[in-house]
Amino acid sequence: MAFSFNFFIISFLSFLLTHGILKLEASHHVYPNLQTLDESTTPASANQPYRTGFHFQPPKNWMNDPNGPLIYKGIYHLFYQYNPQDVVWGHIVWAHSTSTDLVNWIPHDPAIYPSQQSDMNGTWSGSTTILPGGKPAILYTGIDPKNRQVQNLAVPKNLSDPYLRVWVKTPKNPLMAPNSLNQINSSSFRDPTTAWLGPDGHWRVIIGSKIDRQGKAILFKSKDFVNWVQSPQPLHSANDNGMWECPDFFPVSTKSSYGLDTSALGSDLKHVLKVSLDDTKHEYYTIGTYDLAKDIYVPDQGSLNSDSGLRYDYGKFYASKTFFDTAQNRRILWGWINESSSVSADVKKGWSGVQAVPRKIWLDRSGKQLVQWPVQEIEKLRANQVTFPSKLLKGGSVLQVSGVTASQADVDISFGITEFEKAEVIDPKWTNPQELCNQKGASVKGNLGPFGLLVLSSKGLKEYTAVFFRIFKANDKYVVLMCSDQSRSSLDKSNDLTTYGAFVDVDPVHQKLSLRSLIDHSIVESFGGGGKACITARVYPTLAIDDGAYLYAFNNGTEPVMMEKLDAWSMKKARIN
Ligand code: DQQ
Repeated sequence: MAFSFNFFIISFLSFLLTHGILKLEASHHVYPNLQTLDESTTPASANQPYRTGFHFQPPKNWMNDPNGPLIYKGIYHLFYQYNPQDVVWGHIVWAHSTSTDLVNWIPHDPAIYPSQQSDMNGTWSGSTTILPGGKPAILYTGIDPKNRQVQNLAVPKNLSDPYLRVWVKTPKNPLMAPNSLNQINSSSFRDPTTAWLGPDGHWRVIIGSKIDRQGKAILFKSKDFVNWVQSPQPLHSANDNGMWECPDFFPVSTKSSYGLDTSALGSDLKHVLKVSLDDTKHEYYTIGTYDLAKDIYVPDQGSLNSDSGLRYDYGKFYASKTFFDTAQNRRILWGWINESSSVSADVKKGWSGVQAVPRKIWLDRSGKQLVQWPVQEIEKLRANQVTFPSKLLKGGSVLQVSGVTASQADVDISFGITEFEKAEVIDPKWTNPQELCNQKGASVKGNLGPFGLLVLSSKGLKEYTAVFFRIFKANDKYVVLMCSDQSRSSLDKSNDLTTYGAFVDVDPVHQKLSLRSLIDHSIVESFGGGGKACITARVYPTLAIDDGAYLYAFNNGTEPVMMEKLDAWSMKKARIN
């Protein structure tokens, strides 16, 4: 019976897929027939090679955006968009988990779910703000009975509960809504940021929006956090972007890697505006100046207002959100990693969506980009360290790293290049790193590179995911390309095997070239150049599973490169939900 029912669902899904998929304004695909399944029909399957060991995920069903992360009374909170009934998007609530270390998490009941007129058709993304007296407040998007996107407020019922288990919505909701005067597009008005307090005593918040093809961060102000007035102009807007989802706006220090409170102002800081582009499912950020007098944000010259500019992550990473961790004075970034498998595969495994490992984020010394690094707490899961001293990797060599659980590992490798003469000359037309990685995958021999790691590899290399560098010569410098090549990651070609790429702003003449990859069954989360370029990939090996997974360092260039150091650890399983 169960078999025939599943078979029916899978066949019907294929039908939906081939006959066009309904698209809701929220940008997530909607499968109306699947919405009717009850919880008992979608158990997480027993055979789960792709479930992760130390990435955050619920036991089953669909998860998307991280919402309103915060720390309260020493407890870290993560809320997330969750479908309690299914493996596809729908019935969205704010699920809730807490942690004392950002590694192990315990689940709680959903914090926010449809219960008022102002959110009866949905409780979508939003953020937390800490109000005076340390009181948290959530602003989130509700979908009202007319399917308009409106902004609502919820506050904790009991401030003495560090787990903030119960949230109360104000009867005044919605606090911000489209109407005939404000010209806000009612299907493009969502995802309030953490609010910040100006020296005039007014709170400010931005909401993602668009008008025609122009992405917009609509600004609202309030003296009491309840009555909000729209500013005459947006904080920022950009042509030809489409809908801005999940904006994030925060200051970063120009002097240190410490984080700053979202309301911080002063001379030793810059501001960052990140937006998630509904059209491309990429995010980009700019670095610039917040002009308080005009209440506008002005990106620095050269900071591009498009996803060909700076991205937190050049792979799968969306709807991200940061928060200021007052316990350790750092800013932490959360981001959703969607699946790269088919919906029918997700139905079979009973879940969809993972969160990236929380990353510390700060401004690079150049002031021109951000840097990210997995929070140091994750290192307590490291076990069985394997270290290789420096070793010359001749062209064409593959070096096995044994002694670690290659399906659940943390690997840190660095390379030193001394001989640049043979570096290939970069074609000035090669401005798109992803396309370049596509043309020059791991199997394409170069001169200086490709060299890096083969992760989640099967014995005999029928399957592998290659994360690697290539070095090119430009007029007055060397250009470092970082690629995550998924083309051989699975024998199952129904998965999305897109290759990702990024340029890494390091000078390989004077600096070592480092690469750290967090490998977690179906995730390869890689940090190049000490966190200057990050690429996350979802992969679904069929052979390189559990004990069938191997790890290698490789050099497929003609020129030798010096592997300065390699450290690898098996990662213990975190207790998650
Ligand atoms: N997901 C939420 C929206 C947001 C989108 C709905 C981004 O609020 O715009 O689940 O992934």
